[in-house]
Amino acid sequence: MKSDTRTLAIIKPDAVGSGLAGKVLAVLEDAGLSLVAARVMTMSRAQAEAFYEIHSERPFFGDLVDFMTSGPCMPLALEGPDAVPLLRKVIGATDPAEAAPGTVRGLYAEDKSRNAVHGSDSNENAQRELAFFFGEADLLG
Ligand code: IDP
Ligand code: MG
Repeated sequence: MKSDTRTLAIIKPDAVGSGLAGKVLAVLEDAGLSLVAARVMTMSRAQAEAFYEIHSERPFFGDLVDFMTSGPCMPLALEGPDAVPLLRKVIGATDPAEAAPGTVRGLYAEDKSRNAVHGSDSNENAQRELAFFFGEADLLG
């Protein structure tokens, strides 16, 4: 039996700015992921640089930080059966041209950069990323 685990999603500034936050959340919930905690915030450059530190040598890093700090985003702590791979499946491929139909990115992403949503890619990163946005008291539920 699959056990409930937790992961971190971010509804990115393109989706929040286009009024699509509720629609993105509905796709995540319909896939079997439940809300544990949520925030609405605009990331500082220091926060975005730290969050995406793993990509700091990539050519798109500056554009990624510009984008992620361009407006409000919504970090979400989500829970469900095998939450990390489940979230990755429902958000779809990084490039919406390759994202499966019905995935968040297939439905709502503009391009490979402005792609509507983030999802942790391993249990280890999920723990790090949950702790990046939420304190222990937020995650008691
Ligand atoms: P992921 O979000 O599907 O895990 P990553 O390869 O980890 O994809 O990249 C992190 C984020 O960086 C992407 O979601 C996207 O916003 C941005 N990104 C990735 N590749 C490119 C690119 O080639 N050009 C511009 N932005 C990119
Ligand atoms: Mg990634």
